[in-house]
Amino acid sequence: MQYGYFDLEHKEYVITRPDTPAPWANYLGSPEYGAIVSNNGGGYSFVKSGANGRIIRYRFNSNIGLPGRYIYIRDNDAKDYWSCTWQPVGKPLDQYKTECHHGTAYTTIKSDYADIHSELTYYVPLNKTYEVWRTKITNNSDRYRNLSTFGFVEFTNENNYEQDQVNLQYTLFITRTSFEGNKIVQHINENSGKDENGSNWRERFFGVVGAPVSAYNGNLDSFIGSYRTYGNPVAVERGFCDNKLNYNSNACGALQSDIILAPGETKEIIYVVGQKNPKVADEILAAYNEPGKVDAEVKELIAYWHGQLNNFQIETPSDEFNNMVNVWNAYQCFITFIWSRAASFIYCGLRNGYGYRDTVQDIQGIIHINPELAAEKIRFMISAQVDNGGGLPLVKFDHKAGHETCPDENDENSIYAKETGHPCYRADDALWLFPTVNKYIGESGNKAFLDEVIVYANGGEDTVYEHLKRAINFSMERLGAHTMPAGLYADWNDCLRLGKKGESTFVAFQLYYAMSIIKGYALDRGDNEYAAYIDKVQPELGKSLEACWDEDRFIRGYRENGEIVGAKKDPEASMWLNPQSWSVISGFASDKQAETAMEKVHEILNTPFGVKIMEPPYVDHYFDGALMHIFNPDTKENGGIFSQTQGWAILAESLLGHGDRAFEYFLESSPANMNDKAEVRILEPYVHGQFTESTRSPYAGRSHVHWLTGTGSTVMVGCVEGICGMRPNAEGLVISPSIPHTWDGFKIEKNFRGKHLSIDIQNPDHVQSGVKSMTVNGEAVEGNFVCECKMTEQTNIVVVLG
Ligand code: IFM
Repeated sequence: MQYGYFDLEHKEYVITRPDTPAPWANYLGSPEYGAIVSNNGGGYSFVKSGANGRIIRYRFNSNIGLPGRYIYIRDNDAKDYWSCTWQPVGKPLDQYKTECHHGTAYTTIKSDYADIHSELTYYVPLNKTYEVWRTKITNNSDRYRNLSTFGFVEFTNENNYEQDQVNLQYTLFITRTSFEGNKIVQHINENSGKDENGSNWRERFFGVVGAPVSAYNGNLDSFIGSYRTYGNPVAVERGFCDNKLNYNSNACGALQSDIILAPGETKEIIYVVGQKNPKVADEILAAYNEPGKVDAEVKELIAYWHGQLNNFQIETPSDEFNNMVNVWNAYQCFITFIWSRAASFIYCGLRNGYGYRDTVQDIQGIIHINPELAAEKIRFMISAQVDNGGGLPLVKFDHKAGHETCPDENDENSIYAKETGHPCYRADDALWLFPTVNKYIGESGNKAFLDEVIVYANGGEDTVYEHLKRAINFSMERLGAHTMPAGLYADWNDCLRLGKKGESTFVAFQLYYAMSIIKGYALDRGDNEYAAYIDKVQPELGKSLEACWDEDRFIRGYRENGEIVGAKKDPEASMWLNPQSWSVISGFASDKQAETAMEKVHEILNTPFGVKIMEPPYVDHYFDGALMHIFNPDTKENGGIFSQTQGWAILAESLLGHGDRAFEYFLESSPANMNDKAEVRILEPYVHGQFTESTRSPYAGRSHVHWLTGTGSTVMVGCVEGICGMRPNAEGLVISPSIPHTWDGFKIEKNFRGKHLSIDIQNPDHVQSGVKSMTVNGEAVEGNFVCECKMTEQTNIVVVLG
């Protein structure tokens, strides 16, 4: 079933049926003022922290997406009412017509009922810390209409989300609302002292511009009424708010405006929500009296976001590929880059920091679009590397570089563990810096980045180059009996705890890859001593990895007792995806191993919805460190189709030149490809989730944990670097596409180091990969490398595959 379509021109996903299988969300604003909105207006907002700055209430773990930012309309003659979003009133869909346009940082919902058209746009103005809901209401009938509008928001009683939800004997008694002219003001903890910096005193507001306030409510129960819900608030049903405010009860903001609309007349009403004192709120509201302000702000948002996305655009024969690479996968990468795992309809906001590996991986998803924005975050993440070379498992949002506590390897109850809930180092964290830094240097050409001096999390400082060396040391100082890196508390897989003595093949491949990258840097800088060190240790590591080859696959690692994890003969978990894809990505696997291992992946792990993380799942033969056995078989890390790993499968197949297979993996796991199977996938068809249930599940194909997932970046890299073949290095751009043989070719428009590249890739022989010839601005060039020195302001590149 299909509920909407991609509008590539406007970079929107348009939802044409509001009864989507789940609330389908969009992100507005930034973590400074964050807002999540569903296609039916459901969602919540927060200031700085989803956990500690929650200002709009939301009920998690329900598939109806309540409450939200609602505007009710009442026809006072007909005594009928509805909402500008289909929910919460939920009028019959044969009478209520609606379309939701989720765009880049704004959402517009257009609805028609009883000859009244409404167009509601939600957004957070660029660099501002409040939100705007603008509705334009048009009378499409031929008679005057006597209407009332009711803007409604349910405030939390406490900024701390958990306190608001569970500590009711306290939070109900610290809040009150007042009505001040055109706004409801909510006061929280004002008795704790009216010192904006030193107390818990907070003020929020909900104001309206464009229509006079006829009546109001600041008391939730007075607006909704007893034994009622958001779908039939008593105030709306009877036609008036009773001006009651809350005191020792739940707060809300509800503003009623009575309006008469002539036939054909449109009225614009603007609601604004924020956490500001009344004086600032008045200034903000007053600014919206200026005609055209909302349109100008939305235009500015669109210009900003489209400007970002337009740095890399493709035109291929596949709409699914174009929609994802040009708009939605790219936008999702920005959202994960900005928001990490902070807040969604699944993440309640309690994770108050950046996961080291997650964020360093997320950065990769935007490097091809905005390398300098990426560099800022790389610097930040390097400042969260401990001087022993490891990464802090969780980097607090208020990270104090140089002054942080760290995990204590001999004490799982260290101060850091108590502060963050993360007792130990993970094996992979700092190793993600290598591909990320390398991609940044490739995209920007900024080799001097390696000389920048950055502090360690716990004090001291070094150049980026030295930081990277310490990351290598961290692994080298923690080798196990098979001279492979210890798996520690987790490697990339949070459910695989191999411990201090167990060893991880995945991390060994990462380390092998890291060694190749740093050796390149060492040679370039004339650090021959370090290059010689790598020349010694990398082949040794290679030997250990060679011993991990088990006939037609690489094993997953060793347990602390020396037993193999992922041996071919094992009754469960005998085949794992990541060691196979990473054997290729790392450059370690021989041609034969690479071909064999990836073929086995296809044979054993592939499903119609993507490639499983491993097979068979753990049920009866798990060991203590195989934490995933607690999940149902074919779910999450226990044999589910873990979305993040699809990107590595796409990349590995592309590196092997297998364009058909790479694209097959792209399509199987692509949200866009499930657009007409929304009832199976459930999740938004425009964003990746964390995982998809695999074939043993009665709900095979259903995806979970929307938006905030490392999948954004790995799939983006798989598509851009892999399928599109954009592989920049410090000197220029290697072009090496791996595409379906059926494609006649495709085009890329790419901004690169201040120049614009128009790349026309032609495939007359219908091959999957291999560059036969290339011209740069009409001049024939050997091979498939375009030196930066050949690039002009507008560079036209023609690549012929064959
Ligand atoms: O790699 C992890 C990630 O850090 C959090 N989500 C699950 C992934 C796989 O375990």
